[in-house]
Amino acid sequence: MDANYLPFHPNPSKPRFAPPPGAVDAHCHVFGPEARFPYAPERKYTPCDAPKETLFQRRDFLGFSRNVIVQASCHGTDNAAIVVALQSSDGKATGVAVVGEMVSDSELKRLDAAGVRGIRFNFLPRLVDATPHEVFLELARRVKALGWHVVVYFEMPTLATMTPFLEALPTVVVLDHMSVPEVKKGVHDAAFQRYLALLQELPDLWVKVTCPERLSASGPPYDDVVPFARALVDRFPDRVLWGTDWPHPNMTTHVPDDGALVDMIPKFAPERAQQEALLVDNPMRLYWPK
Ligand code: 0GY
Repeated sequence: MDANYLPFHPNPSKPRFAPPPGAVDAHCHVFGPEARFPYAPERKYTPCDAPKETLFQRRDFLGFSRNVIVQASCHGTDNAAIVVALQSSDGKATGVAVVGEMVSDSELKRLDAAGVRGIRFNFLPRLVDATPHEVFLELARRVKALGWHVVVYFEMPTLATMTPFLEALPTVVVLDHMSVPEVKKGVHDAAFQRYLALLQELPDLWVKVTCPERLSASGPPYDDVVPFARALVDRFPDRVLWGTDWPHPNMTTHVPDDGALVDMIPKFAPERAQQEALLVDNPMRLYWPK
């Protein structure tokens, strides 16, 4: 099957913003190469191959030191591509896997040894078929024993049904892409305000201020997304993460320039102390704990 979304930028700009030493790109992917790591039969899209070598080149070019590689739905529950990427990263990458309810304890231990630090629960119908909350809760209980956390990807209109589930999770919980707020409605929209209140209420809830290219209604330079990220970074400086989302699966409108995405960081986190927390201290605490 041919890839059905735009390829990643072949030649991103060099960012003007210099990330602090030790900066972590805490949300990115590897795809394939398909010849070695076939895509899952149940996938809802077929990506362009985005191999680990290109990811690691981008990391260095953009001024980052480490990656957190997140399993995407197109690879299903076969984590082989990220495991091999982690194993060939010289300790500069950790990962977030996707596992099924039948996963064995020995498989979880194998993933742990490879550098996996969490599992991802995806709730987007355009990406995956639904999994019952109880199945995810049981998986969360099992990975808690390994010291892992869970990453949850859902969209803001489902916040009300997601809230009891988030409250029941026994681990640290990281929310992908600010849980996809309806950017056109602005930060004062009731749903986003309830989201901020939930983060206030649950101290183990973290959030990735990622994907302006995906969330923006206005397109590049994505300034309509800035108030959402600012609200989160200002209120929860110790529980925010940033990532490129390279290679930007499912982008259909335009190809994001990764250098321009890095240059948004000072708009999201204007103070140097906020940048240190967002890019170094927070991801290191979660993904490379001492
Ligand atoms: C992302 C977002 C997307 C894709 C996936 O699991 C996935 O396939 O996460 C998306 O299409 O929003 O995290 O990069």
